[in-house]
Amino acid sequence: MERLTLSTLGAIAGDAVTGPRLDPRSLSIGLVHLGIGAFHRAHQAVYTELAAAATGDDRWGEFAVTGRSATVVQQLQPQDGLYGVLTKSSERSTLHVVGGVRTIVNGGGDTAATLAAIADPAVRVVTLTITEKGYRTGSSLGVLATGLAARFRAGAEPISVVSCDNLSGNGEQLRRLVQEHADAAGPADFVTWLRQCVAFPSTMVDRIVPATTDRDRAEAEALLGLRDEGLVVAEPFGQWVIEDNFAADRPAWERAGATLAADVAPYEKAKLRMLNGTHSLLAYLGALHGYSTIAEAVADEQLYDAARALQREDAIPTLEAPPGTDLAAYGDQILERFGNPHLRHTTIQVAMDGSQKLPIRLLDTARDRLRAGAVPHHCALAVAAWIVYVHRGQDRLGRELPLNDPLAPVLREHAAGSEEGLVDRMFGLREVFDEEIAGQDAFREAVRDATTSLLKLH
Ligand code: CS2
Repeated sequence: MERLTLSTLGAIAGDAVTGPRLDPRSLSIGLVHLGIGAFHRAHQAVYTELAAAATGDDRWGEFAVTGRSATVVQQLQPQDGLYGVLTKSSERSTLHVVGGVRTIVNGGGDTAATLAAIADPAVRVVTLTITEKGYRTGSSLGVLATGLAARFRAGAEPISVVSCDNLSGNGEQLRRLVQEHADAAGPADFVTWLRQCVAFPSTMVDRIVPATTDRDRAEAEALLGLRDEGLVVAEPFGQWVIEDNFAADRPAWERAGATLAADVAPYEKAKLRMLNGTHSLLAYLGALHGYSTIAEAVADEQLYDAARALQREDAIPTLEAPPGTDLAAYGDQILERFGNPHLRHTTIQVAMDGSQKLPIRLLDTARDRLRAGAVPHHCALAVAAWIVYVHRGQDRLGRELPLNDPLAPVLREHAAGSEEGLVDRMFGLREVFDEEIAGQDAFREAVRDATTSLLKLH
């Protein structure tokens, strides 16, 4: 089967397939993205292309940098940067070919081209999806800071750096980390320029993007009549809320449905705690129950009730509703989205990187509830499910549950041994449970009770 490329693009047809809204050959590079994974390809890259098409603005072609693996380079480079987004709903699947990614380089290789791209005055935006752990390990941040220093030396044109990761206050966190790099490296006038001429808007990003399977690729091939190795899969829903704080020109993302807001915090907090927090609860409880997908887990009445209770009894009391949002209805919509059986979003995919995700999406909720004098029993159940997932390493049918986590060795070490002291050993992990949370006896007791119940069940 022929590959999707600029020369075969003209062959695509069918009412379920749409091609790039602008001729990819007409685009000049105006944006650098660090961390081109599936989520970025199904989310920001789609908004950027639609925004460019809505305004006929051909200045926003993307220079994309992969993570450490060269896989995405091998998927996209032979396809002239083209890839499909296969959107799956109960009605049908549709496929849109995105043409905005014009250059792809391997983030694990030579950084010279990336530094030159960030320094290029024609580039006015850098976006990032480097995952929660990327803010702790720092390799992408080093490249970003070095690229900004190169930009400063090359004429110091202003630029906006936009974090698109699932973190609260992601823009401010990114600014602080880049500033630390700059303070350490200097020189002083670069540090001043960074403060005055580089904006770090915060954002909230939302779209469920399960890992692409061979079955997805086969479905896309049938629709396209071409082989697409760069295919990504997504739900119909998407949301992007961006702090209206830019240092230079940018794509008209609001023309593609993004929301520009003065304050993104209410949106970020609601999404992290009501979507991502319940996602983790369903991932760990569902995996232990033997459910392969989130859709199967949320179809289980007990698990559905646990997720809804986490939203309503633990999360919502800690939230300020974003403008025009009914949080209870927002929560029900999230659970309905989780139930989309066509996505086949796996419990073990969501279960990845728990040590990096739990503090942000569950323990921050627990902290707020404990400070308010309440015991967050549903957060405790989610934490207990994670502990049992790590401890047991298998579901109730004896099938292995993979531990894909940057802290896997130390997690295994703390989770090994008797069930007796299991929760206390895990609470000793300061990378996950900080002093305040670890010192909350009522929460620890709730986690211990939930862990004991789960261990009896599985
Ligand atoms: C998920 C997120 O894998 C996970 O941790 O909770 O990737 C989730 O699908 C997205 O944040 C949805 O916007």
